[in-house]
Amino acid sequence: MSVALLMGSDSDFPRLEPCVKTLRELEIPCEARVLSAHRTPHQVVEFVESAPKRGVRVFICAAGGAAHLAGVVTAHTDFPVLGIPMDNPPLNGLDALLSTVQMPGGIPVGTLGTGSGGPVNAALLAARILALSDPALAERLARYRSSMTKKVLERDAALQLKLKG
Ligand code: RP5
Repeated sequence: MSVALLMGSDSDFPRLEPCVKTLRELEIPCEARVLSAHRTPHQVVEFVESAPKRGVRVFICAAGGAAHLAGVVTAHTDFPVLGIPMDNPPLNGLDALLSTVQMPGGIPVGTLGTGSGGPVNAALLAARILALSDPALAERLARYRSSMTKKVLERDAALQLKLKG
């Protein structure tokens, strides 16, 4: 089972690298593609319709501005679709957030936050969906969380030392 990460432009990719990195850390196969709801509408539909044959079970769609990619993908699949609103100027993501989150009833997009948390959380949410039927992945997710907890506790200990000194 794999994840497809679609982005509206290659200009989105630098901010999406943490998404790819997190999926790789969790050993989840991922196809990453530049496909735009506006600039390549036919190719988006072709991709979404052919993806299940290749094992794709969750779509992550990142787009900025008038961000219609996640909605269009959801309109063509019954698999879960997660939307990442990109924080582009001049509106810094509010435009993409509203375009992605305000879907009409019947066409659900699980929308992540705009900003740096969105790409990582999209990967983790996709992992949680796949882990429902993959106990080995559920184990890796549990280890991921433990290691995050350990890091925060280490940072807290370092802060306490600094404050004493
Ligand atoms: C959106 O338009 C893309 O997702 C990107 O965030 C934004 C700008 O794209 P470029 O003009 O940089 O290609 O569709």
